[in-house]
Amino acid sequence: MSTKETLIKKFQDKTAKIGILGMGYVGMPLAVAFAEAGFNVLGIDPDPRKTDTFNKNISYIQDVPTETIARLHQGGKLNMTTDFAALKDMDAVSICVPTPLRQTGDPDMSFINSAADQLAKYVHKGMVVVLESTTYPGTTREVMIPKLTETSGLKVGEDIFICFSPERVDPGRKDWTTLNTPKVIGGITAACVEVAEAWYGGAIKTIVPVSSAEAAEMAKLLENTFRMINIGLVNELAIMCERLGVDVWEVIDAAGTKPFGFMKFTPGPGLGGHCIPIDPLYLSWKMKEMNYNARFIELASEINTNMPRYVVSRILDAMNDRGKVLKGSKVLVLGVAYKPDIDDVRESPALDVIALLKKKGAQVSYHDPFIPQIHHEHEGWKMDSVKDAMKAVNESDAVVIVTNHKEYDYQAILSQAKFVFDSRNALGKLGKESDKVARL
Ligand code: SAJ
Repeated sequence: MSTKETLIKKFQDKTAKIGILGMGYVGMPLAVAFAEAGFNVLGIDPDPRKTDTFNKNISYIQDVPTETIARLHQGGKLNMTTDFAALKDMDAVSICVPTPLRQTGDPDMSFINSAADQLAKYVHKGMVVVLESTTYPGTTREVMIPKLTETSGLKVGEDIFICFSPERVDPGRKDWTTLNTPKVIGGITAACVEVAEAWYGGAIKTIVPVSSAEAAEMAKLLENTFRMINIGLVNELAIMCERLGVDVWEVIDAAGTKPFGFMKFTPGPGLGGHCIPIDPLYLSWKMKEMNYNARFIELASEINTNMPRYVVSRILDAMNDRGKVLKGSKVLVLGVAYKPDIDDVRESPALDVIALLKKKGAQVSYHDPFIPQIHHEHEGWKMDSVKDAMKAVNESDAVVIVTNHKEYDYQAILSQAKFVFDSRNALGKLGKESDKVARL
């Protein structure tokens, strides 16, 4: 049997040893999916806090219950280590490491580079490697291949098999999970896809093979660039509607009644998260390297980045219209997570809104049930969430709703606040009809 056939057989009879490099919100659910499917899985992560927590049979990932970890770990199906040398025994390795931006706004490839450099020490004939980290088109071919073949001399598509498969994990989502979300896989050769399909198909319901690694890399970037640009569109629509004296929320709701050819997005104080504001800039960066200017991405990014400043200018005007001065006022920001009902504050526009309000001389406090403390890296300040939201609402001159967590009692907020700026239409009709409320 050829190397390819031998490897495929290992996936078919579940004897393949699976390594997941990077055990975060993508790697851990993937490791669990393969372990639940009957594979022996080893999670490899340099962070000893993760491995220590795991080895105490405790889950540190929101979507993975502790009892799942305990069952799979005690059942010997899932283990974790910080030792990269364990890679030498793996038949299959999935790389799920972060791809953030550097301060300069360029891609930070350090995590992918170090993962590939570590793997290059242990890669062997009869191994398949799948990169899952969102990255610019060409990374698999231009970064992974040289690192994994130059010293090893292994031939891609014969000795080793290399693919890209974008992660589609949406933390907190219950309807679409790692098991039932279709999985796109693109390889360096057809044999690479065949092997990866035999592997991933052993655990994930729907595999979507595409003709190249670049097609798979690009599909992911389209998914998230689509969102970023459409959010930018509705944010600009909010600015235009304000100029026109038209209620943007009413306009969007009305457009949303179109049963085809439209997808509803809503404006807000900016674009947060570790995916949507970042992934498209990997694409525009790559295109710049090829002397092409990705104008849609640049423009949407500019609009989204400016929304915190726009929101604060609207707060200034709205308070002025009500004879109030922002400078010296007590302003309470409600909700700082980057989106409702989660505990993640990465890239959250709330931090920029707070920084700008402080610059205008307001006495700013915040409440967020999920975020006990925030830290503005560039300006170096820290703030703790107030404990009692309603007490703070009562004591404030202005309340700014930045992230509309489900658990807030918006009726009570409206009745007890002196003034509310609602950047998420959290108050809905109540807010529209109340003269102590201004909305984006
Ligand atoms: N946002 C708006 N208006 C919208 C939608 C989002 O202002 O209409 C803002 C949010 O407040 C947030 C940012 O954009 O600050 C990003 O929100 P998001 O809903 O896109 O959530 P993310 O960043 O968690 O995106 C993830 C992505 N999942 C993956 O990359 C695997 C994205 O592809 C999903 O579509 C999204 O979750 C989702 O649908 O929840």
